[in-house]
Amino acid sequence: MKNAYVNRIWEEVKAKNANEPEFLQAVEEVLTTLEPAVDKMPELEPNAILERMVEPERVIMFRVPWMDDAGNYHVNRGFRVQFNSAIGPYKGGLRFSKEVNLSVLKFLGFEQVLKNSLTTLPMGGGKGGSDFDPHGKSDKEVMRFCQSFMTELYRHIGADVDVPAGDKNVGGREIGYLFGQYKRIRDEYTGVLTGKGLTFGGSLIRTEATGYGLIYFAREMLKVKGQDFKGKTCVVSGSGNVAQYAAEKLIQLGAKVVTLSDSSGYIYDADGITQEKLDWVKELKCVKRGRISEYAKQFPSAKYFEGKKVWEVKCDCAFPCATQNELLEADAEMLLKNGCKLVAEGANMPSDNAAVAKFQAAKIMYAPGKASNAGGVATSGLEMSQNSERLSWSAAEVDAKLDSIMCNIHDNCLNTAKRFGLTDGEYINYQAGANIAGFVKVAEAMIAQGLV
Ligand code: NDP
Ligand code: 2IT
Repeated sequence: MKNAYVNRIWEEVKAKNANEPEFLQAVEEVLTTLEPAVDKMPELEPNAILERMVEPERVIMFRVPWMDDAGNYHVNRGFRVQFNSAIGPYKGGLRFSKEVNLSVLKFLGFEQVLKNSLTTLPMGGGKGGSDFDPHGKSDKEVMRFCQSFMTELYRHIGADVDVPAGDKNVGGREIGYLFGQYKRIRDEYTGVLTGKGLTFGGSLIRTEATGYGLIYFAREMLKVKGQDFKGKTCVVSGSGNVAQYAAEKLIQLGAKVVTLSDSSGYIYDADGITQEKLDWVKELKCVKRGRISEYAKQFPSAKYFEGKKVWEVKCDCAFPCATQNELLEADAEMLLKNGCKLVAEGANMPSDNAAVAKFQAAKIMYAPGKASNAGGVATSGLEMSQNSERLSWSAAEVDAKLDSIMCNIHDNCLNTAKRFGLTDGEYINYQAGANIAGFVKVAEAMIAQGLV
C-alpha cells in the first residue's frame, strides 16, 4: 500500500489482530482500494478515522446454555459485534454456524458498516451469532437455543440501538423464536429484529430481497453494456435464502440457471432450473431441511457432484451465494477460462482477494458483495420504517423501493469509480467504487460527530 497513513494502519491492524484471518482479509480488501480517497482527504488522519473504522465500538460475548430433547445440557458461545453507529443504530444479521468466532463476526461487521452506508438508509453496522449449528436439531431444540441466546442479547439491543436480523442458518423460524423471547422479557412490541413473519411485523419481500436485489444490481451492470439476462447461462452457489431468490429473479428475467449447491456438493441441471423446480427446492430447504443432492433424484435432467464446486461449470454469469471464501484463485481462473463475463456476489466475501484480483485483471464485470447483496439489509431498513409508522406496505411498493435502492447503489459505485479515475474504457472498478462511496459517508459523519 503506497499511502503512508493507510500503510501504517494496515501494519497496526495486522499486529493487533494476527489471529483473525477473515477480519484481516476484509480489512486488507478495503484498505487497498481506499487509497485514492485517503490521498484526497487530509482530514482523515488527524481525526484518526481509519484507526476508528477498524476497531468495533463494542464486542459482547456471552455463554448460551441450552437443553436438547434428551435432557442433556449444552453450552455455546454467543456474540454481538457493534461495529459502527456513526450513521444509525447498529444493524446486521445473526449467524448460527460452527465456523462462527470473533474473526468471522468482525469481518462481517466491518463489511456491514460500508454496505449499510451504501443503502442510502440511516443504519450503522453490526453482526452477531453463535457457534451453534441448527442442522440436525429439532424445532424445539432450536427454540430453546434461541430463547437462551436472547435472554442475554436483549439487554444490548433495541429498535433505536441495535436491530439484528437473519444470516446463514438464521431464517424466519429463528427470528420468530428470538422475537418472542425479546417481547416476553422486555414486555414491549417494537421492531427490534427484522425478517419477522408477516403476521407479526415482517415486511413483504424481505425474504426475497437479498437475492432479488443482487439480480437487480447485476441487471444494471449488464445494462451499462447494452446487455440483459435473456438466454444467459448462470451458475448460482448455495441453495439457501439468497441463492433461492437470486435464481428466481434470474429465471424471471429470462436467464438459464443451471446449478445450486450446499456444503456437500452441487447439482447441474442441463435443462435449466424452472420456477416449478425451484419451488420444490424451497420446500426441500425451508420445510424438510434436506440436502441439495436430493434434487438429482427428483429431476432426471440433473446430476449431483459430491464435494465439488459450481465454478467448474461453463457459464456467462456467476453468483456466489453461499459463504465466505467459497471462490478461490483457481476457481476464478476456471470461470475466466470458460468465458464467464460477470461475477456478482450474493454472499459476504465469497471471493478471496486473489480471486478478485483475477477478475479485475481480466476486466470482467465484478460486483463486491457489500454493494450487490445490500438489498437484504436495505429491505430490513424498510421493515424498520414500516414498524415505526405501524403500517405495512404492499409487495409491489417494497419491491419497487428495493429495485430503486439497488439502482442507486449501482450508480453510486459507478459514479464514484468514474470520479476517482477507476474506469478504463468499458471497464468499471465497482469494488473500489463501493468501498470508497461507503467509506466516505461514514468518515464524514464521524468527523462531524467529534472524537467518539
Ligand atoms: P442460508 O443459511 O439460507 O443458506 C446458506 C447456503 O450456503 C446453504 O445452502 C448452505 O448449505 C450453503 N453453504 C454453507 N457453507 C457452505 C460451503 N462451505 N460451501 C458451499 N455451500 C455452503 O444463508 P443465506 O442464504 O441467508 O446466506 C448466504 C450468504 O449470503 C452468507 O454469506 C450471508 O452472509 C450472505 N447474506 C445474506 C443475507 C440475507 O439477507 N440472508 C443478506 C446479505 C448477505 P449447508 O446446508 O450445507 O450449510
Ligand atoms: O449480511 C447481511 O447484510 C445480512 N445478513 C442482512 C442483515 C440485515 O440486517 O437484514
